[in-house]
Amino acid sequence: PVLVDRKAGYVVITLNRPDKLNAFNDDQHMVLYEALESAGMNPEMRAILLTGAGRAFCAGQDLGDRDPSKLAEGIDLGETIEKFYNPLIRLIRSLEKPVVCAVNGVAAGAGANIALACDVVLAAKSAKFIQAFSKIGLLPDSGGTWTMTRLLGEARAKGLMMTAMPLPAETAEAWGLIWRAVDDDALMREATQLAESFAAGPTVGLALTKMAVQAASNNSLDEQLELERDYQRRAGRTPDYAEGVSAFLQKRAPNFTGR
Ligand code: LHQ
Repeated sequence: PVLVDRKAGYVVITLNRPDKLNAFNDDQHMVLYEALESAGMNPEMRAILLTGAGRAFCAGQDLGDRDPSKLAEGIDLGETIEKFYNPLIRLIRSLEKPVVCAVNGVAAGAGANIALACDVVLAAKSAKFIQAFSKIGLLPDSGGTWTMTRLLGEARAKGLMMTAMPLPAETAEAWGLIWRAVDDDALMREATQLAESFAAGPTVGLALTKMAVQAASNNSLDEQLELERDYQRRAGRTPDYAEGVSAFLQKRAPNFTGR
């Protein structure tokens, strides 16, 4: 259900149940989590690129994976979330390397919010983000109520969530929900270039950047200034900082090693 393609310095992880629009069953959850975790632990993998096979990025939970006769008597969705979706979102946010998401087509339900949990999100112009949950009587999960509210504000977050209106990639970019919407045929080229440049980047500095930005919304300015001081102290002790400064002074391209 997931393809893992190790390149030089980064790994491409592709959701691969295209006939189900890459909707999540338990198997896809387990394999994706393992692929991300192992990329996270492998120091040679300095970036991760997540995308989907076929015409969709991901349609969220596989709604055909449940026994319909049991729905009314109450399946515990909280259990599914605790077991699969919450750990996945926490993992993406805690990986100490950039996670690029190439949204190749529709991203619906949890599929949208998994994409939005990634660090740099590119989307094909034909792709749409759909907070589909309200159509089936649920609320957005996978961090969506947190992420969307922070990125968009309550007005747009509630509007998108309560109407389930599909948001085209270009509007998502204009609203600040994603990094960039790009022409369909340029998506994988641009996403690959980004992953390659992160893979050749100062990995510790990039990881500290990610963690600092994520901490910002829960910190006061004073707390964040202290965090920046502490993280900068760590960044300043890395070989990549020494290399970056040397390269600048010698007017050459840096050769970062990720340490
Ligand atoms: C699917 C799905 C799908 C199965 C398309 N499942 N087959 C967390 C905790 C626990 C439980 C509940 O959920 C969650 C989080 C969630 O993610 S809830 C939200 C779940 N997702 C949705 O509600 C989205 C459902 N899908 C759609 O609204 C549409 O399929 C979209 C807008 C994604 C795409 O529309 P179209 O381009 O028109 O494609 P389609 O609807 O014709 O779908 C193509 C096939 O994929 C079709 O199968 P078929 O056998 O008829 O070709 C769909 O049944 C199947 N599919 N999404 N989530």
